[in-house]
Amino acid sequence: MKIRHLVFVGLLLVGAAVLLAACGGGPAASGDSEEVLYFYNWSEYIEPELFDKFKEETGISVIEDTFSSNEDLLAKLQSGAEGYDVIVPSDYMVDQMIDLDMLAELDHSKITSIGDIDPSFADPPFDPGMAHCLPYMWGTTGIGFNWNDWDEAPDSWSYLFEPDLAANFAGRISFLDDSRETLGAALIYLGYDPNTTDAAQIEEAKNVILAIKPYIAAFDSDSYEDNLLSGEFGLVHGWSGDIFTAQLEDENIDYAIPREGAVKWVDNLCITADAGADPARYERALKWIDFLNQPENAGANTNFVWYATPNMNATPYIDQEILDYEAVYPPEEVFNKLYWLEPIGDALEIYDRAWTEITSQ
Ligand code: N2P
Repeated sequence: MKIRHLVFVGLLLVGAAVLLAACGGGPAASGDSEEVLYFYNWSEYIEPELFDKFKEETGISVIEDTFSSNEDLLAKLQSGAEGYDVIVPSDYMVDQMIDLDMLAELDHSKITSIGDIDPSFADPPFDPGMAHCLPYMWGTTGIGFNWNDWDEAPDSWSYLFEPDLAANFAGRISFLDDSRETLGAALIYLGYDPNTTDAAQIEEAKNVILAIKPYIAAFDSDSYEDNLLSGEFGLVHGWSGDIFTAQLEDENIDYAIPREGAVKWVDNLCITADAGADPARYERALKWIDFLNQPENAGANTNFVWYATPNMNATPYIDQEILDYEAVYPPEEVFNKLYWLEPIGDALEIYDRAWTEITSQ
């Protein structure tokens, strides 16, 4: 390439970087011409060494940015943030994003590891035939606690939602900063479906949360496990793996799935429509997804985050301790009491209003 062309390409890249930075809340541009992929993920949801390994294998640098809930992810993308290549929405949000034309289709011929996905995850109702996304990790949402406070595990939502019981942890309770998850837990406590679209039931769930609001220290999805470890929080509503990783640091920390039922979820690697429209970005995104799903990498990831992988051939790479842990791989009778969150259409507005009231009071 002639020098003049090089300068021109350089200018184009600088221009692209400026555009990306100016587009209101997208990822920060790397500012040079190396190959970069922008990954928008949940916090603490990847073995960090995989970034270096991917760079060594492909020359592509991954820049990670994190979100706290599916609704945050959606709002960020809808506010015009461009530049994210691979995102990690949960089940019901994949469905919603497909309807909104926000996801590219997945070229299965480029995912060499596609056959490693366990058949029970390979045809999800929210994305038949994995047409758009590859399942990444799955887990449950329950209660994190410290055995110093209990003789028996607090395996009921009553400990969080019954005001007399919640008072024992006044100022030390946290809930996920997530409207569907937290209202969903209150709905299950009330004996309702967490996917209800009945305004009266959602109102009741809201009132349950408002009644214990004085005892709530925070709505937090990102650092609650650290606060459970430090003792600042005593009882937390949280995601299984986050609490198991805290348990590695303090064996008194534990996780319970409430007997009334709880939420189960599967998060997915999806390519944004935006990246799908650009052949170079699309190629990089496919490489990243295929890399994360290589059995060895999927296993290393599970060993780090303590969430179960849908990759059936990763088992030889997963620590035996995790494979034997029933809370990571719940037995069938527990699994059957768990709910998937589903898209709820316009009823989301009712949840949003209730959530705004809960978090703003
Ligand atoms: C990990 C977050 C788990 C994602 N910190 C729950 N969908």
